[in-house]
Amino acid sequence: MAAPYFPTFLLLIFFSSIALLVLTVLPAVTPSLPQTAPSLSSRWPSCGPGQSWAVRIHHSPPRHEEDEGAGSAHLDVIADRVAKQAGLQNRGQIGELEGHYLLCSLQPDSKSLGGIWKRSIQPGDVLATHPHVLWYSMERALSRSKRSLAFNDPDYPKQWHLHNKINRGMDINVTGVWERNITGQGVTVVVVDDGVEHSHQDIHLNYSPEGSYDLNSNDPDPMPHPDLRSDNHHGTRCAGEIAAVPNNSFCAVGVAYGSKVAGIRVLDGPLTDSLEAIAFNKHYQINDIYSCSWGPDDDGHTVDGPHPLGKAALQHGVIAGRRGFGSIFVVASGNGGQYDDNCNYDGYANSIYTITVGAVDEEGKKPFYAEDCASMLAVTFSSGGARSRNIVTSDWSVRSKRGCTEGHTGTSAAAPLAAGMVALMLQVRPCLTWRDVQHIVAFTATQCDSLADWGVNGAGFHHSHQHGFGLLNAWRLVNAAKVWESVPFLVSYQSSVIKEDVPIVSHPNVLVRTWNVSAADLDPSGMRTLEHVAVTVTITHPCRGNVEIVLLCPSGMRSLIGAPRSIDRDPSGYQDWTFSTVRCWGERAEGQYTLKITDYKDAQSDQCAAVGVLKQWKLTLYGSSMTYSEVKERQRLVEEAMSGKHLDSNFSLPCPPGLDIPPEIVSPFTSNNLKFLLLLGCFSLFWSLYYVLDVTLGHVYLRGLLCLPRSRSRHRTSRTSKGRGVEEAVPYRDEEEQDSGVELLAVLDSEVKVPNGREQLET
Ligand SMILES: *[C@@H]1O[C@H](CO)[C@@H](O)[C@H](O)[C@H]1NC(C)=O
Ligand SMILES: *[C@@H]1O[C@H](CO)[C@@H](O)[C@H](O)[C@H]1NC(C)=O
Ligand SMILES: *[C@@H]1O[C@H](CO)[C@@H](O)[C@H](O)[C@H]1NC(C)=O
Ligand SMILES: *[C@@H]1O[C@H](CO)[C@@H](O)[C@H](O)[C@H]1NC(C)=O
Ligand SMILES: *[C@@H]1O[C@H](CO)[C@@H](O)[C@H](O)[C@H]1NC(C)=O
Ligand SMILES: [Ca+2]
Ligand SMILES: [Ca+2]
Ligand SMILES: [Ca+2]
Ligand SMILES: [Ca+2]
Repeated sequence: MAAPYFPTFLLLIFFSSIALLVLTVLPAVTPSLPQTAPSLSSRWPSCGPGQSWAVRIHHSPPRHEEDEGAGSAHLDVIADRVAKQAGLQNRGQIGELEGHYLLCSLQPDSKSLGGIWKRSIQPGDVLATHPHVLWYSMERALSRSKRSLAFNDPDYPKQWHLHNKINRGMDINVTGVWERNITGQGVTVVVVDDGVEHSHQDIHLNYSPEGSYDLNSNDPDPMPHPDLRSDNHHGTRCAGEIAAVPNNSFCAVGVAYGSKVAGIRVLDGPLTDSLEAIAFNKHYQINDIYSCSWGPDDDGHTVDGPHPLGKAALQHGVIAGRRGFGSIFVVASGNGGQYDDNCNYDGYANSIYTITVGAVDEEGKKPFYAEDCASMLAVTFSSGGARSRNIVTSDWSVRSKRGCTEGHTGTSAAAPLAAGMVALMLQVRPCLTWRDVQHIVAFTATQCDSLADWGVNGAGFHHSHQHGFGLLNAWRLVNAAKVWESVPFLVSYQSSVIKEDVPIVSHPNVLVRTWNVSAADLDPSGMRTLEHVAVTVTITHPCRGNVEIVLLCPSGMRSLIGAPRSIDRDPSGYQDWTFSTVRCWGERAEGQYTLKITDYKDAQSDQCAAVGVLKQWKLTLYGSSMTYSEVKERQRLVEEAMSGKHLDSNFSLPCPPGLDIPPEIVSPFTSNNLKFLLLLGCFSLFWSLYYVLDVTLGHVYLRGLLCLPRSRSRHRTSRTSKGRGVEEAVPYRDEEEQDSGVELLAVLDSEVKVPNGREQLET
């Protein structure tokens, strides 16, 4: 019985060992050959293009009685026979393609074949007529341009965030976008930071003086100041990540290297609310995207955000910036992870006007410094632990002679990458509104890191408190942008202020409060589906870090909007603090919202023993008239666009013209400018009068188009300085990085003051 099967068995062993050999050899070869496309035949020098044949073999007649394994072994036998008959050598199955074999000429030249066939017989002729050959083709050298463009910048190969050869897929997937000549042309990104070294070799060509300003010295030149105490390299590093000039044999390449980059110098000195407000709207018809890699102190016990002017400026920016399409504000989520900090206590991250960007390391995992929150929109790459690579970018040449660094870290390094990706989106579709950009992020970000608390919401979006909707992917963002029709205008719904005055019970008991939003409630605004959901609470508590606040949307989607923070022993509670979540994005707005509050009492602490009280709360929904089925339809359209077919064709959706918003005054004065100046003068007069009245009435309300002249008038009335930490993270210290580490730790312990959150959003 065994005897007839013996040769088959041997053959099986023989071919599976060949297959094994091929399988083990191939992966080892691929990563080490970044220069040329590896091919099977490269292992055998005699079997190059022109000397190899790819064939597809089939059984004939079909042999049902054999099982699968025996079937493929049988194919191997046939392939061997076919090869022999054609005077070729069977080199085995091609990769994982069953029935496909590579047959090689034994001679250096395929035209002069030896073997058992006469010289006049070509392998092609044999293969063409062979009953077992379904298809064959002589292999030719394929013309393939390298996926990573051939840049001569010496540090480009180290920019793993652009092309990760070690952890496949752990990069922003931008090279295919660049290959289609999408590099951010026509878009300006401004780095709001400690200055930008615009004379830098990698920045100079892409620098936009028109979008720049120095608010610390009040002049148009944002050049960082040499300063022994503070290290002003931060803005230059961020600018390089966005728009470092490619192929200039120097340092690195920016994500949107065809875009312009401007600088607003504002962090090198005491930052005030009014300065911040000016920065957020500076040259806002020139600057499309504001990249802000800084925020309130990440010490785990700060609750702070933009103050009234800063808030008004953010709102004004999305209404009037970019000719009414809205300035895009990208903010870093913060580096307080090791202090249990959470970006829901950071008003810049919480703001609906900002794109809140967190970081993952080069393996797509959450780094030690990253903060969680429900308002996180997405993540992109940055540094990780001591063994992970950092971000390679331009550097301030006053401090680093080389003008190039391998040590940019933290969510500071992530936000500019996101800003660069948005620049790519705006090139293909300049009329995307600030909300369109947020939608597209939600629709296209991809899941990473299986350890994160991923949940799928009622509209099918996956989100985690660690990584938002997931990894930003330039390819997906740009393809979606290309086919994206602007979403309907923003509408909102506010519950009344719900007075409670109820004690907050201790864990495991939970204080539960609900609010029903009916169809009739939503009728006036026409809201159908959700974007951001915000809850404003006033809570008194002896140790506010012990309180946990959870919001459930009607779908049941759970957002941890108020995470406990072990370090936060602040006795002042929360005064009208607004927490926001993006986790209910795209869901139906109608239904019951549930607030769950509990107190993780610290038994040891006398201070924390007293009972906290929920004084009042308010629910605010933001969304649009887009119906649930329209959301689903868009999801389908977006996925359909991912093939890249629309980037390759001349396809383009029409773009409405922007609003004619007068630009800021620039010299030289034209008659139009003078007219505008006159107008502005009148307005200023009117508003200063109004302002005086306003202040005397005790209501500082800034809104609409006119907040800019007003915040200007307050420019010099400098108030208390606010500490603003740059979002760098330094897991270990080498010589070069020591200073940024100090910078991180030396951030002023600023006023821990809860701003009276006047969330007056007339939308
Ligand atoms: C970069 O410059 C080199 C010449 O230095 C040129 O051969 C190459 O094509 C350029 N690459 C790109 C992507 O422009
Ligand atoms: C990355 O981009 C390429 C095009 O360059 C695309 O084919 C591929 O699907 C993209 N990968 C992901 C995960 O989006
Ligand atoms: C790339 O696009 C820019 C402007 O969008 C154009 O000037 C340039 O010629 C394009 N380059 C190629 C190679 O198509
Ligand atoms: C609110 O909605 C829930 C479920 O939809 C319902 O059970 C409850 O009675 C409603 N409450 C009020 C006050 O309408
Ligand atoms: C795109 O448009 C250009 C000229 O506007 C034309 O030459 C080219 O053939 C078009 N390409 C496609 C794919 O339609
Ligand atoms: Ca200056
Ligand atoms: Ca360069
Ligand atoms: Ca923080
Ligand atoms: Ca935000």
